[in-house]
Amino acid sequence: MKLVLATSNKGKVKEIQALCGDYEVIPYGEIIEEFEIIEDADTFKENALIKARAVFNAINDDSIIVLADDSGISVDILNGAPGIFSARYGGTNASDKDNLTKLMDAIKEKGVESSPAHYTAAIALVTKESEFCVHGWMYGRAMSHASGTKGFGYDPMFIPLGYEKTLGALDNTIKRNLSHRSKALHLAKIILETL
Ligand code: ITT
Repeated sequence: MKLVLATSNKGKVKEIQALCGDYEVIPYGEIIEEFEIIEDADTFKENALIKARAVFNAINDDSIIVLADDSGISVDILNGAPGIFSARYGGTNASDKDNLTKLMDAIKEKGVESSPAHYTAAIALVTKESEFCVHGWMYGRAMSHASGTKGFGYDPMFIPLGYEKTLGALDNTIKRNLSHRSKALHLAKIILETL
């Protein structure tokens, strides 16, 4: 089954391909030129559906299934920020490093070294006949300092529950087994089997 990924985030592509070995997973940028998708909803779910629908309509092939991932990190001491604004936390064209630095600084400014936090992933599936959206979460702590280079985004500052190192420092297989994305994809695969 051909699954088109509605993302231009290479970290997500790598993780989704590793978790969906049974499918031919193709980033949409390999089919059409990537374009800007305005994610202006106020939930992960609606933003994931916006991305999946935009790519489905742009490719204009009724036989494909499009999968989109909208995700982010929510930090308790920051009242859940950056949440759905995770990609733009450090500014409109912020890099992963800008976002990471800004979030660590925000935690430091609260006078703590870490805070309970969680990642959320909403995975949307869009086909000619149907639309679905499922979620997954990963709980742990957001740190005021970074360590390690594995993963992407905020991984160097996130320690999953039950571990002592950040996702940046832990083996990739650990994230693959417990991440928000892997939990949501587990549910998405159940839906895919019914299509
Ligand atoms: P697409 O919209 O093209 O998929 P994006 O990076 O803009 O790419 P989002 O709008 O979903 O994706 O923003 C997600 C933000 O949360 C982004 O800054 C990521 O780096 C971060 N993020 C999401 N999942 C993550 C993970 O597993 N590890 C680290 N950071 C993550």
